Amino acid sequence: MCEQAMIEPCDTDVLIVVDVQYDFLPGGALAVPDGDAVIAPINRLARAFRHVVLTQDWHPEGHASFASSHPSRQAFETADLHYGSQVLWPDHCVQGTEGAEISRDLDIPHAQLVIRKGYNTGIDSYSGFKEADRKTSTGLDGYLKERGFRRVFCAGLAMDFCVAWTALDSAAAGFETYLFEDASRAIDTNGSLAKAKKDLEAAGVRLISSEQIRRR
Ligand code: VGL
Ligand code: ZN
Repeated sequence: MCEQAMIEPCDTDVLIVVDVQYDFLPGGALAVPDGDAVIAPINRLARAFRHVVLTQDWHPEGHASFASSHPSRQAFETADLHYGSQVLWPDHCVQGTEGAEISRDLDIPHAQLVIRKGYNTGIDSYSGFKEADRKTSTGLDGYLKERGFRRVFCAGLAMDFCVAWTALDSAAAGFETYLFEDASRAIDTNGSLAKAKKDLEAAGVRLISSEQIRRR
């Protein structure tokens, strides 16, 4: 087998750690299968990156993405919201709750920004960049550009929703974008993982392994 090319993180690289929160971890309200497997590789990666940004799913009670807000619907079904089709989820990552906390097992004291998303009651936001209406910005694009970052590396939960959408928006914003597959885990509902991989490939996002990062 060929050895994969090694990547040496530099000062214009940023690692975005997506939604490693208790509700997405085992025992959480929207637990991602094997979700806690991302923590060790993310902690190793974070040591190699000078610049790290975290995202935090952060919904008000009664959020439009919650199945409980749509009396006739079940979780993992879809609903047509004003901006299009929305997958409905169990209540999760409610602002101020334990489930919304970022895992204390992440060892990234040097993380520079926590970007919260999904705080508008009527709009979901899988992406750390842009809400699901595809118009409302979180401000992350401007932040990263103002700081001069050129390459964005993504990892976390869930690979087929928030990690993929963050990586897709990163590529659309002009960043050279990478996704650590071994440091991400998927929900995989109704073919979502296969679709995410197809979209990522089409957008030129590079799927890589955390083993390709040179340790500092
Ligand atoms: C996520 C579903 C709903 C995620 C967030 O972090 O991937 N998925 N909210
Ligand atoms: Zn959410």
